Amino acid sequence: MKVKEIMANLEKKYGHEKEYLQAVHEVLESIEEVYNQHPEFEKNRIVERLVEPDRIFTFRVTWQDDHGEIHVNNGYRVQFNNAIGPYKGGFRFHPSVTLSTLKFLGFEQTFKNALTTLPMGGAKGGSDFDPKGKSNAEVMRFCQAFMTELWRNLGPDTDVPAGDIGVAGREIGYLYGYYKKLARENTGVLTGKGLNWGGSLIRPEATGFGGIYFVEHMLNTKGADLTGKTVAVSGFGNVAWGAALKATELGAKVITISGPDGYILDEAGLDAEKIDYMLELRATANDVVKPYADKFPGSKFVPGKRPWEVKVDVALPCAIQNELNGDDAKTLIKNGVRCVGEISNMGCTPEAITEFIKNKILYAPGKAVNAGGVATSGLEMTQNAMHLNWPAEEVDAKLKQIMQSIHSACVKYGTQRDGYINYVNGANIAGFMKVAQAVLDQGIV
Ligand code: 2IT
Repeated sequence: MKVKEIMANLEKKYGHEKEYLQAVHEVLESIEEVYNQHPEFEKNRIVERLVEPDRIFTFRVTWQDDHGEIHVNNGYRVQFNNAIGPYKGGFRFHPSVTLSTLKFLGFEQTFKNALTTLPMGGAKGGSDFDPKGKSNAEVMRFCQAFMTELWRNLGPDTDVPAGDIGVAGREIGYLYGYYKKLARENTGVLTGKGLNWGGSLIRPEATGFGGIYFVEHMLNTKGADLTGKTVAVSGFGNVAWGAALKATELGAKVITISGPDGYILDEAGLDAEKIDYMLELRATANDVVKPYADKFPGSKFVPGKRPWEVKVDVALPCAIQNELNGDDAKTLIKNGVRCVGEISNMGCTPEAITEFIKNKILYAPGKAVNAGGVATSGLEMTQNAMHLNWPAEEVDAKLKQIMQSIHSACVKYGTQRDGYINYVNGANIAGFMKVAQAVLDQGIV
């Protein structure tokens, strides 16, 4: 396999799909050497088969707002690969969503899910629908129209969606209610469900919790931990919330959160009350963090900027892809950052990753650090299949064990001769090898 040739071919076909090409390039660069030690992979065109999704559904979603106006959005489901289990991955509702976004996310999800140790394939879906400023009734009508198109392609052993940006408990409720009505079954076909109708304890906070467990393992490799560390978190949604909660619980001081409008600097650090307020802010659907500074004197709102200019020990991108660029990385390094855990999917640009690795900073990519979310979705699927609920302690213990095993896989496959742990290579090689072997074992399909 020659990365250049494969990329040139993909660029010819999908030149405008920048995020997809970025995600593929990162993985291929990591695996090239190991892959080429396996002639059976090359002979069976494994990489050519793994970079193309199994299939893509695209559809029109028509819905009516509260004033009777009719709106049209695009809906998608990218079923990327089911070599190791049913398709699994979230829906993203955000105006920036394109097919490129969902192909990149589905590709990443395939290897992330392989890393979790659970039997789940990779998928992603969503829409360019913007939930910002919409009423509950509007969101419900949109979700129902979306599910009307997609439900036949889903199923508990076929494809199990969940949340992502813009999709959380409320949306999963509307989507699940309509799936059930159309399919006439109650088989837990989405994850992230409400706790009294099939959801798993710990799922809402699992992405953030898992991310912090992973970051603790990273720091432990240097004989350090989170106690007393200052932390910059970006975003203020599903992921940032769990990360802030767990980091604070473990003795770190989280001093930033951010939104599309700018970031909050709170030198005193977040506490339980402030984290609860962050959730309230989220629920207003205005997508702004500024009101936090009005509510908590001593904190400051910095408009139009991202939190990476603040001096911290640990940086945690928790918002969206490419939210931390090469210049941000340089600033963080200059300010003495020790550890960067990407909890968003592909949160760092390739230039930022190069900076971190060149400077031997502890840096790990989203497909390892944020895998606790989908792993807990996998645990929700198991509980649904067994028709029972596990207590929070049991789910949390399993989540911890999974994050430890992902960290060990990264160390095993990513440790360089000089002792530096290249988590990008580690995660990509460990995830890719598992899926590649599964594809090989199952013949030409
Ligand atoms: O990016 C992700 O892993 C998620 N949004 C969670 C997917 C899931 O199926 O729980």
